[in-house]
Formats: sequence, structure tokens, C-alpha cells
Amino acid sequence: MAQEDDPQADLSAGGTRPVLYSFRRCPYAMRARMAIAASGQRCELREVVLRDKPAELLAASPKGTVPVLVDVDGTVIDQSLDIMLWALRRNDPEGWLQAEGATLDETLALVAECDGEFKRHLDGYKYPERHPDADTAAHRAQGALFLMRLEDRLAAARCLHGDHVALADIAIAPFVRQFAQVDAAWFDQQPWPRLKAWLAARLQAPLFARVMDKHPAWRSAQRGIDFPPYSNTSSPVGS
Ligand SMILES: N[C@@H](CCC(=O)N[C@@H](CS)C(=O)NCC(=O)O)C(=O)O
Repeated sequence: MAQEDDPQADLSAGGTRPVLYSFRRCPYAMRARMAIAASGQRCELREVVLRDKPAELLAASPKGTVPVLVDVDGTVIDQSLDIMLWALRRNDPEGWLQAEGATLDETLALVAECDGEFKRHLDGYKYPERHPDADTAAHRAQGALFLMRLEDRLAAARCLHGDHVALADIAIAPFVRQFAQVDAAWFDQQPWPRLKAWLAARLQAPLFARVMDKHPAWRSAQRGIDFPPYSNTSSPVGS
């Protein structure tokens, strides 16, 4: 029985689980939640309101971004990619760390492009009010260059590193989703059939729905949410 489907795995609830500070719509938090869910690591999820961050989050990680994972021994992991690696190095039933034709360093380099230049252009495109000097169309065009490279990559295989879903697919898809949502009509018109199919597959996977439940904001002294939710799904990735 998979650890995530084992009710016995719930016995440690009550302060002996890692705590995950998360925000439902944050793409960094989405990637962390997907890795945790796929790995079957059980956590206490604390939903954060970004404009009213809990003192406990800021005490753990003063930089105040989510996701943040506080392990049972007090270790704080405050980068989404590191949370993914923490979970997958404990248990990686889908083989996300075993990408075909790519070393982990190559995977991390592709994810760094997403988190660096692409994310900068995504922000300039998505939040023009936060970047008053930004040229929205220029940011969209610059961001599209990264997406075209993904489209080219997907000509060779169904996923970013071969035919099987791996770390890069899970880490990058939430950001492509955000880019696509800024102007869905424009995105639909782009000649990126493979990228659209790849994105649709990621978003239709049961795993994605599993990490997108809505939760009320966590308040101090409350018990957080048991995460991941139990599921009868035999294939959490559904790729
Ligand atoms: N490099 C960090 C970035 C995380 C990040 O920037 N998260 C955003 C939400 S999507 C955040 O918490 N922003 C702080 C804020 O808006 O106050 C990671 O990979 O975890």
C-alpha cells in the first residue's frame, strides 16, 4: 500500500509532522505541494494570507515567502525547489529525480531559467501595476521566448526530459499555467501545440487537483490541514 493511502501513516498527527506554510495560488507552493503529495510525505499544511503572514512563518523564515517547510527537527527549508528535493529524496515513487536524458544539474538549470528570466517577464506581463515602467507586450514577448524553447524541447518527447514526467515538468508547469492565464485568448492563438498539450496534461492530472483544495487561512494555535489529502487514486501523477 502506498504510504499516502495508508491510514496508519496518519498516526503521527499532532505536532510531530513537518509543517508546510503554503498559499494555494502560489506557483512555487504548488510545485512543493505536488512533490510532497507524490512522495507521500505527510505534513501539516498552514494556509497563509500573504498580506497577513503569521508570526510563526516569519519566525521560521524572516524573508516571508511561501512555501516554507519546517521539519520535525526544526530544520527550515524556505525554497520551493529544496522542498521538492527534500520530499523526493525521501520517497520518489514516480521517479521524478530519474529524468531520462538529463542529469539533476541539467534539470536544475532549466528550472533556474524558469525561476529567473521567465518569472521576471511573467511578473512584468501579469502585474503591470506593480511594474509601472514595464512594457507589458515586451514582457509577454520575452517570456514567450522561453515557452518557444519548451515547445522545441517537446518536439523530441512528451515531457521536458523524455517521455515521462519528471522534476522539471512539475516545477515549471505552474508558471506556464500562470502565463497562459494572463490572456487565455492570446495564449490559445499561439502556435505551440505541444506546449499546450503538455500543460493540459499537467493540469488534468489527478495530482494537480489533489494539491489545489481550498483551505481557510491558518491562525495561531489552530491545527493545520492534514496534507496531502487521502485519495483512492492509484496513480497520483496520472501522466
Ligand atoms: N524563491 C522562492 C520564491 C517564493 C515566492 O516568491 N513566493 C511568493 C508567493 S508566489 C511569496 O511568498 N511572496 C511574498 C509576498 O508576496 O509577500 C521559492 O522558490 O520558494
